[in-house]
Amino acid sequence: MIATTLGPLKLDTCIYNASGPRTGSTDALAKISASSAGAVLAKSATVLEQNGNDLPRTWQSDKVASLNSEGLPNKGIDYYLSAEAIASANGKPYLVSLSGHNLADNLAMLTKACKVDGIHGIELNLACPNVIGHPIIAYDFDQLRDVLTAVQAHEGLKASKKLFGIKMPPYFDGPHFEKSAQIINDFDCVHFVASINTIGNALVIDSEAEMPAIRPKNGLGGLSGPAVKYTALANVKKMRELLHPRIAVVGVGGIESGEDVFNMLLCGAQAVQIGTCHWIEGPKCFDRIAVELQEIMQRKGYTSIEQFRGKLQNWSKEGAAKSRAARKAVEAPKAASSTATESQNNLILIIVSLIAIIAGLLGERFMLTA
Ligand code: RRO
Repeated sequence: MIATTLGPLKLDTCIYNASGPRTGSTDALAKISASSAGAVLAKSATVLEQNGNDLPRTWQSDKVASLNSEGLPNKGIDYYLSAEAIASANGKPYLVSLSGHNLADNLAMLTKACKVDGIHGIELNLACPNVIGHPIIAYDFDQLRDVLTAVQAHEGLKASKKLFGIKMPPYFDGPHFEKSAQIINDFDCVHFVASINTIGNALVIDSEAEMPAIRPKNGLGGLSGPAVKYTALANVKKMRELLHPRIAVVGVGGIESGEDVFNMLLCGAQAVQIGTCHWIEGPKCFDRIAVELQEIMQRKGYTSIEQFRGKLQNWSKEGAAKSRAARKAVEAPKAASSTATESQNNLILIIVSLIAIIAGLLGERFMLTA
């Protein structure tokens, strides 16, 4: 019911993990594969293992947002290409994420990844906001074109026919959506675009201590979680409108419920990734969210995601009226049950008062007789 495809890959569910939290070790990857996740995506890798930025480098607020300046802690590309890492995906599509310090590093990692059979897909991260001294690649359109030109010319990728996609930062302005999509459309090597990475360079302040909540980059880090959901939806919608139909859009950013996935799919996502919610709740979030999505689909009479994917309607008076009527239908029984409870309470109050009056009268009479 919620299966999807991503290029040649078949995913049993359209929901899987984002690269980032709980993806750095084979243990963590095995836990994802044991859940309802439709694929397994590893932590962004560099050529060599590295520890990342100084601690504390993450902050979380319940249900609102999270901030990180991890600085790419990872075990190095060879670890994520190892037989042990592949085995941890337990037969599910296994993707690696590349985030080298420069183009040469990315191409070297690409060469390695293309040679390994158990790697089903490669996501090139063009949007990490946290590497000190390195601006976000995909905000520099010349660099974006240069990187994709080099990837397109990569013989290993061509020969391997592996699924290849790019992880994008959020854009906030019409011309930026258009420019980046226009560049990406020029490159056949791109099979999917994952939008969005965290919103770069946000700041959380600890008011008690009058200082930033995290240490690296003077407190600046990538913002994620529910607060970025609406920016993510807009990016998925715009990318779907502007990219060539052969390029799939993978929605990521703030998803924490089946309804959030449903909305991403309406905007045209082929699949979705979950980062912050996975970080907070653990891999059982994939099971919960898959069930919630199926419940919504059942209620609406959908039996596959293709029936509504990309079919977000324009705003209309008829739509608003339908939505009001649906809300009323949900609220009416609630209101009726609260009126019933109120009447019941009033009745109890009357009975208790009557008992008190009768007891008082009886008491008076008893005292008089005595
Ligand atoms: O490791 C990180 O600091 C990190 C990465 Br690579 C990324 O792509 N996005 C993010 O918010 N953090």
